[in-house]
Amino acid sequence: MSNSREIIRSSGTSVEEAKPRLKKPRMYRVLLMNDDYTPMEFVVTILRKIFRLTEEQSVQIMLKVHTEGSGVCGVFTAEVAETRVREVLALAREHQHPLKCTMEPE
Ligand code: TYC
Repeated sequence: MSNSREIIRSSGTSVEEAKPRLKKPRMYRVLLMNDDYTPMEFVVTILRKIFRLTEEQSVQIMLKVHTEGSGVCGVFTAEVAETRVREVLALAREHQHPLKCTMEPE
């Protein structure tokens, strides 16, 4: 798909406008991992507070991780994904839960 634009002048001649040189940033999935100890309610709170998801979305993702082993919390640019992962790990450590969170390229 081309993102250049054809400009038609009043004289009838046309020129191609330079392509906007904005590259799409690489995107990263942030994943939560299941474990046997982290309370379900804590995982739901993480999803609501850190990923700004609704209660419903948070419960759905938590249950997916619980039953399937892992699940995606969201897709972000590298900086945002790294920050989210760090926030999850910091909060989990603070509450002494073994919750694991990682990121992977889309
Ligand atoms: N398996 C945990 C329990 O039964 C709940 C849990 C869900 C833990 C998701 C981690 O990422 C996780 N309490």
